[in-house]
Amino acid sequence: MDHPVDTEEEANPPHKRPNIGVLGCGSGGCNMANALTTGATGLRTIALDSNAEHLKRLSTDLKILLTPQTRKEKSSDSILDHGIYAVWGSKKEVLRVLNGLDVLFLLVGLGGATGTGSSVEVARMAKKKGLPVIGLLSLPFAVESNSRTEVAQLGLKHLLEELDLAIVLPNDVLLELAPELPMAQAFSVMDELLAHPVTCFSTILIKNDIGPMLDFFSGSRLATLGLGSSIGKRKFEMATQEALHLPYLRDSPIQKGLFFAKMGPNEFIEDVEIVMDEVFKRHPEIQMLHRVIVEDTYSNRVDIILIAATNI
Ligand SMILES: Nc1nc2c(ncn2[C@@H]2O[C@H](COP(=O)(O)OP(=O)(O)OP(=O)(O)O)[C@@H](O)[C@H]2O)c(=O)[nH]1
Ligand SMILES: [Mg+2]
Repeated sequence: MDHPVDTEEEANPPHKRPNIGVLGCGSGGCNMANALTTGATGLRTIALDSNAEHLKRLSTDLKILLTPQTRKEKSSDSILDHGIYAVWGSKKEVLRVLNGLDVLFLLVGLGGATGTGSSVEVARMAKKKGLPVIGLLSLPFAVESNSRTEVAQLGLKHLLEELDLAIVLPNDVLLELAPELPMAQAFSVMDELLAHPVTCFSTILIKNDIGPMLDFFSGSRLATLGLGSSIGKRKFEMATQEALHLPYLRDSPIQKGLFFAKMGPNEFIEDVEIVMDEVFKRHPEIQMLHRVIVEDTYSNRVDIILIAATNI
């Protein structure tokens, strides 16, 4: 029998509210974290950068100024050394932050010297502590320099060794979504896109453990993000079709899909099956997991936030 959506609270026993950290590395990553300071509640936002002027402009809960270190020895991946060594110079502060967390979201505009290397080092430190870490990572525009792309690819390779889930979006998505906007405003659009998974996971985490969601992605930790929103009679179908326009991993087999369905309290939970049917049509082999988020302010609107992952 159809019934309106239940709140997660009714379905699950009480659960300790986790300390969720949103840590941005480098100037782009810090801007992403800053975008989450204003909207989401219950998140601890942290900015990590070597640019003091940039840090001053942010409203994150905590700011850590990295002091770049010079070292005689170079690692085999020396293009990341700048950011890695910079974290070493602030290791105590970074560890103090990580010690207080239950889950970490790591945000970075891959391709920059500071953000890429420092995110790799922070991810390593977090994993050593057994902290679950989800990365929200942008890739440089195709027209940016080859060296940025090289740094980004190397950073991604190392991050995939540490992260439980790496959600990747190429900046080129902005050429379609915000072609008329100046760069700074276009980046704000990117910051907003990458904020969606953080707020969705966090809403669920307040009442549930992250373990099952991350276990689901084991073996398929490289993911991308699809977003869709619709109103009206066919909203579940339309929002899912929009979310299935994945900006990355277009040519990769998608093995796992986690979607969050944000909907008003008067929707019918059975309609989530429409989302699954639509996803199966495009990706017949996919394994799927979903979570419903009830938005009291939504009437007749559905948002689908799809995290689609491939094997690595
Ligand atoms: N989403 C988003 N991406 C950004 C933003 N600013 C820069 N980026 C992208 O992030 C990548 C790295 O740039 P930065 O974050 O400025 O570089 P950095 O890590 O501070 O490294 P440095 O070169 O040492 O300053 C670039 O490829 C940019 O395209 C931003 O505000 N938001
Ligand atoms: Mg910078």
